Amino acid sequence: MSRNKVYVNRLERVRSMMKQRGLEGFWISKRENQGYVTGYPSSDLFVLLTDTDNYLITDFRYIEVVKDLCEPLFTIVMTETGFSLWDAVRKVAGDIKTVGIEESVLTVADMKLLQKALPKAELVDASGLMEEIRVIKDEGELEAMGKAISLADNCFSHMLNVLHAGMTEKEGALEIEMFLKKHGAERLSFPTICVSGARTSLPHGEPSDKVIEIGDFVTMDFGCVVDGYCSDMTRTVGIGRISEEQKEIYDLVLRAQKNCLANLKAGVTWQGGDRFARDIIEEAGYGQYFGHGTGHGVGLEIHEAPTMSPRGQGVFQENMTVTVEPGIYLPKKFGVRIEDLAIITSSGIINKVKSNKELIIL
Ligand SMILES: [Mn+2]
Repeated sequence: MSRNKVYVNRLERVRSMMKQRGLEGFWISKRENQGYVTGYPSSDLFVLLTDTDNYLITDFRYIEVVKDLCEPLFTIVMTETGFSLWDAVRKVAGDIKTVGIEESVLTVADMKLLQKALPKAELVDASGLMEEIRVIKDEGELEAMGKAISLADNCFSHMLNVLHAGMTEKEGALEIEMFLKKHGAERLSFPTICVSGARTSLPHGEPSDKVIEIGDFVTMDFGCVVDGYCSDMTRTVGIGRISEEQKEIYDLVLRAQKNCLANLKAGVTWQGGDRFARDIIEEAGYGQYFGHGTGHGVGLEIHEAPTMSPRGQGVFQENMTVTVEPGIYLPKKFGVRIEDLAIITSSGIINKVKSNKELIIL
């Protein structure tokens, strides 16, 4: 599909959702949502859709690139000294009646200014409208994610060669980040987690100056962005030797993780997906040590729908993405998490993470 066709289709879908909700206009302020329709996410870009037009408002710094990328699909409006963003909004849509906004991200200050610029408009919360469309990935999106995931896979192989007792968690995290950026990552999906020993019981622990020692588990949770799309994976490895208890917990988490991957498919509820992993951990008596959801969607954002947890409200459909990342965290002792990233199909899943997940002792 041509680049232009992709964005024409996306805008059509957004407009039909706007119609369903009775919106004459839509002020898109979440950066990922702007990027989804324009192909150019930037913090200084503003998107206003009306019944008939797509407006992209920005300033001198971005004019050249957005003209090349987004014309003629978007009408580009440039703000200048003495002609502010809000002047531009008033000029193109001053009479508009009902405008969707994203309350989850729009600041109160900007909401007041928008209301002033559009005095006749009723501002209606349309948070989640775009996310509902984005939850199903198209071919191009899955391809970009595939690249980000395979880069992370290569990074894990690299880490198996460099990780050793004597280096600090921070040094481990830096190795991960250097590798990802050297080999094509635009940026990291999120701050890298590299924790060791008793600190592996912190599900989102920050890398510290702690030295990695013989007998430690090391948990690495990392991801990168390629072509705008995120990857996310986690592996836990042992250093030198590990105890029977460590091995037992590792095997339990792995069994839960594999059971979830084996049973997920279109038609399963998000809560049901969580159960495939949680039941196994609960039956073994460790339910209280698995205090987070089994997985989440990944795309332009690192955490997006579906929410595969006891709180998730929805049903898996083809071409949704979801991480599968059960964990057990024993306070002051150790923790284990294993995370892959799957694409939902009608008959099962495609696991895009190829790295070995049988227990590795370095
Ligand atoms: Mn994750």
